[in-house]
Amino acid sequence: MTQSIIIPDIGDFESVEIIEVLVKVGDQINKDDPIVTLESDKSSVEVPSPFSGKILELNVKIGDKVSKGTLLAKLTNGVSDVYEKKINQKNITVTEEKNIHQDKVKDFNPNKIKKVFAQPSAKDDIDPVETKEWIDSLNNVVENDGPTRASYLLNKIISEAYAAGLVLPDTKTTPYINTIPPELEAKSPGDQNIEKKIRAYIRWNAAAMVVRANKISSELGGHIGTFASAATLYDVGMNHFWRAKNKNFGGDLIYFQGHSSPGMYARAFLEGRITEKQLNRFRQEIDSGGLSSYPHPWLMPKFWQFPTVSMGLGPIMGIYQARFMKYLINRGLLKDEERKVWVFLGDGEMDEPESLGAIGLAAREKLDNLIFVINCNLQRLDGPVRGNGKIIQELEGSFRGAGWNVLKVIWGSYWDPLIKADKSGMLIKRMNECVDGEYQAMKAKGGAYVREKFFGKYPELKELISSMTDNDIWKLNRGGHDPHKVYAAYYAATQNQGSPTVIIAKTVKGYGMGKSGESINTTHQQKKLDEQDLLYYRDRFNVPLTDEQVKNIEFYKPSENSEEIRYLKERRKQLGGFIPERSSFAKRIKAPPKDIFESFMQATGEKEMSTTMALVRMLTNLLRDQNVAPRLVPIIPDEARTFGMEGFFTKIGIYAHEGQKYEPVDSEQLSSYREDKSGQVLEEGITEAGAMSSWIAAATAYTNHDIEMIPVYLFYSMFGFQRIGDLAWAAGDAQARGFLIGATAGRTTLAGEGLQHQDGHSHILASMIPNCVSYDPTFAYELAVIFREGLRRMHEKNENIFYYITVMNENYPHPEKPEGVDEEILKGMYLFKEYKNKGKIKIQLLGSGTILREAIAAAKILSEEYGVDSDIWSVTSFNELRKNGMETERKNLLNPNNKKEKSYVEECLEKRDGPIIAVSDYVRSFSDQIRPYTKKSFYSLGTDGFGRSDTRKNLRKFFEVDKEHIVAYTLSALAKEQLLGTDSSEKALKKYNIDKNKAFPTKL
Ligand SMILES: Cc1ncc(C[n+]2csc(CCOP(=O)(O)OP(=O)(O)O)c2C)c(N)n1
Ligand SMILES: [Mg+2]
Repeated sequence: MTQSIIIPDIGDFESVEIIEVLVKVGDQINKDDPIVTLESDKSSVEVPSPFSGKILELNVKIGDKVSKGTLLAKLTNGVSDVYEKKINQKNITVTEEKNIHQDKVKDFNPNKIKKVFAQPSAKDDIDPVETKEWIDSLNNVVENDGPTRASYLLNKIISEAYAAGLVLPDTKTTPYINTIPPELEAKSPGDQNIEKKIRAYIRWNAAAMVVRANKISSELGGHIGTFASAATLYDVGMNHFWRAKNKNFGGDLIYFQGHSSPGMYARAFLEGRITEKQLNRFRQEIDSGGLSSYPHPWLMPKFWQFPTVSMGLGPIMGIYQARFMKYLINRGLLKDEERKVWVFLGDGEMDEPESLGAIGLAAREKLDNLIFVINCNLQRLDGPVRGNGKIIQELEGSFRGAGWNVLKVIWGSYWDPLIKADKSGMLIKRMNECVDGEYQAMKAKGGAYVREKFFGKYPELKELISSMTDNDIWKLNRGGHDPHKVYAAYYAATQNQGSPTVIIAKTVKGYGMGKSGESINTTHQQKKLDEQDLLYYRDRFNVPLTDEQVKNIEFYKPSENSEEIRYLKERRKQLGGFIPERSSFAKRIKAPPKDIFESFMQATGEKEMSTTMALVRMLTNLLRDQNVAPRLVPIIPDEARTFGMEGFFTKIGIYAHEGQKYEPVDSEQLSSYREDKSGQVLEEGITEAGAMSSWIAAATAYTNHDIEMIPVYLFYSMFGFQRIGDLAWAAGDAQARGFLIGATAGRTTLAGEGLQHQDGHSHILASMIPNCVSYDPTFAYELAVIFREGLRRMHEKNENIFYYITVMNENYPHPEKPEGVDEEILKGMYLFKEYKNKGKIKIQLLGSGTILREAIAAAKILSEEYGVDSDIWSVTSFNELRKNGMETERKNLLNPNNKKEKSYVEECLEKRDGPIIAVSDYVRSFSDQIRPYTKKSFYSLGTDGFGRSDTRKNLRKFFEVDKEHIVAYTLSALAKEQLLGTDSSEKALKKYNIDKNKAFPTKL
């Protein structure tokens, strides 16, 4: 038999090009073998054969443009039998297995089984009569003695079974029905008719906004399907639960799911907070007045509070936000007003490790101020979240296991009578067994399909719906689209005490979009609706627009006097104002007086100290300043001892919401492990992502709680930006203010820890965040000047920047601060020392961090042994120098007629002689950043390559940043510049045993 292979539905595309033909006439192919590859402007995709057989005819070639229905090839079905046979064989095996299994069940004799430890509960009913007796007994108890007694008896029985080692009951999940039974649902006081209309307008305007933007340019993008699935979840919150910040109340904090932003704009439009002009500027943010693609406080600082669009960051930040709220309350810094943190998430998003990674902490810390709402539309971007399983059940298991209050909102009210009427138990059985891939298809394919595929499986269920039309069946709604069910769940969540709550709501992706995008795999990407789609959408939600208005994709807003607008505004008024809205009424913190830092300006003499130690001392001093002390939030994952901070344990205590229930093993010691309900240190445990989330919560407390805090998070510098870079980026967006301290920094300075620990690039990563100011100081006085200025700029002057400072664990003596260098330290470099003795040849020696000390030592050798004088510059921030250089260069290029301005680097170096040698404990690109702003020859030495464990001395030799290499390379550079003969460098290379044949360290 001859069969034709045609191009199937390829979505939005017309006339796409064939870029590969993967078969030729005569080829024997199997079903699903690719025939051709198509390429559109966005992607390429293979077209598989729907049949097995031999290619008879090939009807296309490379370069042809094809569309849905184009004939690709013809084949005969010669070999397909083999394929079919394989399939049949598989089926036979399955059937046989099933028989064996059933036989086993038949043969099963319970008397033969004595005790078997921890047997999983059986799924098959081998004695239905007995089962019924048990269930009847249970129902009797419920009826006569109430649910509490029934619960008690069940628990008793389970304990008994455990004790006997008999069963492992499957308590991870509950049946696939709503957690709250209809009779226990709290009833919404709202006017459902008006709310329904408001919701329809918001849905319409959200979709219209995206479609209009894409008319301007399809480059702009946007999402319709996500908000379409979540509209009810947001609306019920907005109308009844979420209290805004105002002068009487701190406000609930809502983390909106990033790509549902169109819905928030659409609501704000009805509220009169966003104009039609702004709606027309969705995702056009370059000129002011546009609406940001997703929640970005940086771009809409008066609107968005929380950046959430990078999946997984919302949940972890939300958890630590809720915890930080409790921290502030327990420390007496914030009034307990029973505010809540609500976090909206996608079911696909739950796959991110960050999404589930901190749920244990939330339960442990009894965060009953936290409510997660997971919108389970069963789809992510490409397809089903768990086609073969059930995401709702899986999540229930994880959250129940962690100790959360789990509320499943699966079925809407139309299902209630059916569930009640089903006495056979078959309905819940069918609900339990059906997988998400099937549930998804059912919402794409209509009532008749549901009748056949869902109810059709069992006669009892067919009978149950026999009087219902296909349309009635289609109306059987999902919980997340039913305002009554959602209200009941939200109400229960807000009443819950002692644990966080997760509401797992089942919805339909692209709800209401019909054929253009309801519950189909391409829904997520759908951002264009044609006229028919729009008319359908209008009709589906009864939006009062004429056909003409729909064709023009007009927005709909009823008059200010309409009952809808009055209702919507009244609801928000009752709830204290609008959401989201970002503001800050925090008081500034006066920077501490200079004398707090005075001791660091003096030389330490013989005494050696690391910059980490200096920092810890500085913090200790700051704890004596009455303005700063209460606001300091020291955050450490689990390295306080590494950084010498254990003294803080006793001094200010470790925050523990339950205080300390035990006498610590080291209670006798000075630095005993003291946990305290009002403890100040956040000792997070080994979670950099958690620690960073705490830091963000503290660093944005000025807007979320109207209290300026000073978070100082110390971490292994290698496990900072590299580990939690995405959170650091979000912190920039959120306008976090605080200190990140990369401790034990420097690829050769950390020494013994090896490849994964030794950091030679965190500054490069920090430099990529526009509002992050970073420094790599060498001496305690530099650190003190930098830290004090950070306090002043961020917490007194309220600049929206945050600081990254590296500190090291190498001990050395610290000199006295030279006169008048404060400004220059802050700008990024200052002249530390000048050699002028011999005066002939000069070099500019630039160093940062601990390697500055190698440069200082090298300068001495160069001067004493080779007659080369150095100007030694301490570079506290190559990153800041770079920023200044870029800005100055740009200004000059934009103003070619004006007198050229000089970059700070140029100002420092232009009148100085000799080539530049720049050295650091970081990769060369760190110091190379300032190369364009010097007019001199520039040589950089750095630690490019993987670190490894050894002594500092050996490591510096290996990476060629020790004083010997600096001397040898400097002499060689001078020879290259023809300022010196080659003898000196050859002499030095020999003297220091520098192996010229050693490979470049990146290759080792
Ligand atoms: C970290 C990260 N990875 C990938 C994406 C791209 N992305 C945006 S939405 C999406 C699918 C989201 O699915 P789901 O969480 O189920 O949300 P839904 O739209 O279905 O509500 C993906 C992968 C992202 N935003 N963030
Ligand atoms: Mg989803």
